[in-house]
Order: sequence, then C-alpha cells, then structure tokens
Amino acid sequence: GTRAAYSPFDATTRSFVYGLQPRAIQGMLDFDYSCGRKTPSVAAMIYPFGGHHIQKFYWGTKETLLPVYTSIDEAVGKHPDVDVVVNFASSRSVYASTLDILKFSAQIRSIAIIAEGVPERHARELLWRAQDLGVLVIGPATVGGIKPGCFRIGNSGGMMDNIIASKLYRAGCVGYVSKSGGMSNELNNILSLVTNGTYEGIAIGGDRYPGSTFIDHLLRYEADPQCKMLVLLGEVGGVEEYRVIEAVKTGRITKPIVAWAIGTCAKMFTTDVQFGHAGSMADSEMETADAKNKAMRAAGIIVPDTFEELPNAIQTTYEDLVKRGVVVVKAEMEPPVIPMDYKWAQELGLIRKPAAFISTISDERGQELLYAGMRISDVFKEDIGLGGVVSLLWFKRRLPPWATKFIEMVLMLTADHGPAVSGAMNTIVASRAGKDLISSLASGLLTIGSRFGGALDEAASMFSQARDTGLTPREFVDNSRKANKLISGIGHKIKSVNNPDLRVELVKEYVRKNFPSHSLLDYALAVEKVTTAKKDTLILNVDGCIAVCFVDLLRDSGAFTAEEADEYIKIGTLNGLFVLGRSIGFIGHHLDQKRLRAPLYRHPADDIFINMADVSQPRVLGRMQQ
Ligand code: Q5B
Repeated sequence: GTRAAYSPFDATTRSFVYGLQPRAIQGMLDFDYSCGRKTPSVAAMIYPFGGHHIQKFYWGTKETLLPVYTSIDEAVGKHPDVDVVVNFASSRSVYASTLDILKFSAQIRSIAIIAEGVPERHARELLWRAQDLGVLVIGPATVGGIKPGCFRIGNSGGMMDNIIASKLYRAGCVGYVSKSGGMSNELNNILSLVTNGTYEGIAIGGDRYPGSTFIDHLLRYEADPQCKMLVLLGEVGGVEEYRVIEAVKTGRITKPIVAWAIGTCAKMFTTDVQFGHAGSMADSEMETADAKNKAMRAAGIIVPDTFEELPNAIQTTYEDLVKRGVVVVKAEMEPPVIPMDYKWAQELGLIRKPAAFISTISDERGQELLYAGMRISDVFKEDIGLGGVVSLLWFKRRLPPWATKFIEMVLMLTADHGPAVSGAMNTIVASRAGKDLISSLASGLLTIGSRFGGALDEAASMFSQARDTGLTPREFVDNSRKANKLISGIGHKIKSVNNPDLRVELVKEYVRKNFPSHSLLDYALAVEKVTTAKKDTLILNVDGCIAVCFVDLLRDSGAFTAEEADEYIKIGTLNGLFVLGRSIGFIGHHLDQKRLRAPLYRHPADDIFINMADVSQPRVLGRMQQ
C-alpha cells in the first residue's frame, strides 16, 4: 500500500468486516459520515454462509448498499483498495478465518480480532504468522481502536453521542494505548477535556498474547509526525510496560509520554487478584501495578501519584507542548449533525409520526393476546364460546348469552347445504382440478352473491327500510315488483310452503323463545304470506330469516345504539355470518374430494346446449394488411 507503516489507518482506509455485524458496520459508517469521509470505510462484508447477497445501510440520511461475499478470496479480488479486515468471527472460527485472511497479506495489512476466549495456542500461532508477514494484528478480545477523523474499528468509541461528545470526528494530537475498550472510552473523554483530543487510540485487548502490544503502537505514534504526545494506560500483570520503559531509556521514544498502570489496589487483597482480563494478574513483584508505575516514573515517563491525577498530568504535558509551539491549536470545527435512527428517536420521545393503520379489535403486543381487551385466557376461563369470540372481534363487545348462542346457531345451520348448491359445486370442481384447500375454499366463497348466500345484508336493509317507512307488507311487495326488484331473502330454488326449510323453522323457534323482541321477523313473515300466496317457493329463505332476526338482535338487545345497529347492517356484517358458517362446509367438501381421490371434472357436453345458429359466418371486413 501507499500508507506509511506507522499509519495503518487514515481517512481513505477501506476495510472488510468478517461476520454479519450490521450494527457494528452501521456504527462505522455513522462515524465515517461524522468525520466527513467521502467514501464509507467498510467496502464489504464477508460471511461464508447464506450465499452472496447485498445489505442496506445508512450513509448519513441516505441509504447505501454493501455486498456480502462468501470468501475473503472473492472480496479481495473485487476490492483492491481494501487493506484492513475487522474480524468478528467467534472464538471457534477466528483461527481458521484469520489464517485465511493472512493468505492475502500482500493486500490485507491489518487485522483486528474482536473475539474473546481465543485459545492461547491459536492466538500465539496467529501472532507469529502475522509478524512473519508484517501484518498488524490488533486483538483478540478487544473492540479494536479508533483514529479520529479517519477510521473506527467496529464498535470502538461507543455510541455516536459519545463519539460526538469526545470530538472523535476530528483528529487531536494525543496517541494512546490501553488494554480495554472501556478504558479507551474513558481516555477519549479525558483527552477531549484536557487536550485537543485523541490522535489515535488502540485497545490491545486483555489476553495474555495480544497480536500487537503497547510498544508496537507507541513506536508508530513516535514515528508519526502528526502525533505529539503519548499516553499509556497499562495494568497489573504482564511485562509489556517494561518494553516501553526500555524504549524510553534507549531513546526510541522521545515524545512526551504520560502513563499509569491500573490495579494498584491489588495490594489491598491478601490473595492474588485476577482483574477482568485474562492477562491482568501479577505473577511476580515486577508485574504489580505499583512496581510498574515506579519503574516508569524512574525512566522519565510522566506518572501521576494516583489515577485521579492522570487528567491533570496529561493536561500539564499538553499545555507545555502548546506553549513551546509543538502543538498548534486549530480552530474547532462545528460538531457534525448525525441523523438519529428513527426507532431510537421514537424511543426517546423526540419525534412522532401518524400511524398508517388504525386497529381496534385485537392486540398481540403484550404478554397475552387480547380480543377487544379480553385476555385469551379469560376467553376460555369464562367459556364465552365461538359466539362470544365473534361478538368480541366483530362487535367489540360481549353480547348476552342468548345472542352469542344465536350467532353459534347461525354458524351451525349455515355450515352446509349439500354438494349441489353453487358454492359447494365450485369448491368441488376446483378441488378436482387439483387446487389446494385455500384455492378451493376461495372458489366456493367467491360464489357467494346476491342470489346465493349473500342476500343477508340486502334483505336486512330492504325489510327494515320497508317497515321503518311504514309500508304494509303488501305495499312492500307491490312496490318491489313495480320497481322490478326481487326482494332479497325471499324465494328458494327447492324449498317451499309445502317443503319448508327446517333451518328457518329452527331459527324462528329460537328467536321467538329467546329474543326480547322480534318485530322485524314478524314483519318479514307477513311479507312471506303475501309472496307465497303468489308462488309457494317465495318463502322467507334462510338468508332472509337470519338477516331480519339479526336486525332484531342489533336493535333490541340493548347492546347497540340505533346508529351502531344501522352501521353494522350497512358495512356488510350479516353476509359475514353466512361466509363464516359456509366455510366449514366448503372445507369439508374439499377434504371429501381429496379423500375420494376424485379425478378432474369435465362437464358432459350433452348437458350444455351449444347453439351457434345466431353466429353468422365470419366476414372479412377489409383487405388484410400485407
Ligand atoms: N321471484 C333464490 O329463484 C332465488 C323473488 C321473486 C319477488 C323475490 C330467487 C332470488 C332473492 C335472493 C335471495 C338467497 C334465486 C337464497 C340461499 C342459500 C341456500 C341455497 C340453496 C343454501 C330462487 C320465479 C318467480 C319469478 C320471480 C319471482 C323470485 N324471487 N319475486 N322477490 N325474491 N331471491 N337469495 O327459484 O312472475 O314467474 O317471473 O333471487 O334471497 O342462497 O339451498 O340452494 O343454504 O345454500 O330460480 O339456501 O328467489 O326463481 O328466479 O325463476 O323466480 O318468482 O320474479 O316470477 P328461482 P326465479 P315470475 S337462499
């Protein structure tokens, strides 16, 4: 690459993210955007499973697409500008995937390994191989690091509000090293308060064998003319601080360096203390934090007396650099405006948006499903039955038992009326054509119409309007005939006065016995007297009888206002009763045909009178075009 060895990351660095880490990638892109980068720092993802695809991310307020490759080989081939891999592979697969990445060391010059719990044997082998190839490895067991204004490894630096607060969107002059991401965040904050901010910060990770150590990064910072002072946040355990001491003593590090080793409190415990990191335990006196701080101080490193005094020590050192003109303080830039994620803004109560849908009958978001406010467990505890469920979901209220029983009665007696009715026929024909249950059922349902099964709403409105306007049954029948209009709910193909529809008899009997009033039913029966006097098939049919009784229910149950009752008739509720009931039968017919292995049905041609006598010979209407 063209980058200096001391500067593996800059404002043009491009990377691959290994593993499906959409949140981390979005965090990297938001950081890039806040820095004013022109191109995202992530070029692609590598994920061996699920095939080659594309994922969508935000780039500022707009959206951008990132490819997902299944192999490092393919990714490297497609993106020759990428020289960093942020490897999110798990501790199990990180060894194999990093070995794979190292095969492309001619292009990939830095690898951050995020996984915790990588076996030390694997970590050491990766470390040696990488060193051999001159590849920089950060980690394992780390968030990585951050180069303000340039590049962010994965989740380093925390949430975007933290990034902005610590001014990580632009470069400062202090390079630091620490072990953990948490302490890095603390340092970013301190540096933003007492200096012009972080130049670069690396968390090397808490394992015993990190891929790169304090000294590797401090020597880079030493070589980098933009970095003016160094901070080292070490800790109890290991000897890495002594290598830094050595470098200071031998003059390999000349820039002012402030340091502290965390874990001075370990001496307060009578037994050995292991802090959070695998490597943070003193195996000897020299590995204690106290010994390290003492040795660092002796070597000329600026070491405060306590951790609390660290910011002060950093500030004094920084201000001295400013005074001497080593650091020239630049004018502060406006902090960038970072678009906030919609969901996050909503959670914070910062925005509101009109909902596209309104729903008022059920809710599954809580612990328990609710039907019109009633818990599903109570539906069973109170044994409200199917009629009760229909009354909740259709009418948003509990209806009295006589009404819910009536709903159930309607569903039961409209469930089927033999295979010969038009809807059942169509279900059967569709089923025999090889259609599935839903298609065959739909075929039957789509047959329900004003003549077959779908006359309830119209019947309810015609009968109630006639009665409400004070027409006598005879006037109603005469008016309808004059208007050339069939009365919905009257007439049946096969049922008649002499062959009564017993379903209708059952409904009448139930209603007369249980309803508080049945005035519209009585009116409809008076109409039936007139129509059957003309023709004995013009009975009040099953659609008509259910419809007028339901009007009586809506109007006189006390559960609905007059307006609500009219509304339910108008919006097509009553046909719903037939549709719901007859679905039971249609499904039965479909299953029956499947069970019978019924073959494709073709209607016999001799049952169709085909007559084309009135079709004249086709005529040629003009000269055909050549
Ligand atoms: N006329 C039902 O017709 C049917 C008249 C009428 C005044 C009327 C017919 C009709 C209204 C719609 C309706 C629901 C098509 C029916 C159902 C579910 C089912 C089905 C099943 C199940 C029957 C003969 C003469 C003509 C007509 C006159 C007929 N209807 N006058 N008001 N409503 N009704 N549908 O037998 O002088 O001779 O010319 O449309 O309520 O679908 O079991 O099959 O559970 O599955 O073919 O029960 O009534 O009689 O049309 O030849 O008429 O009576 O004007 O007079 P038909 P048409 P004219 S229940």
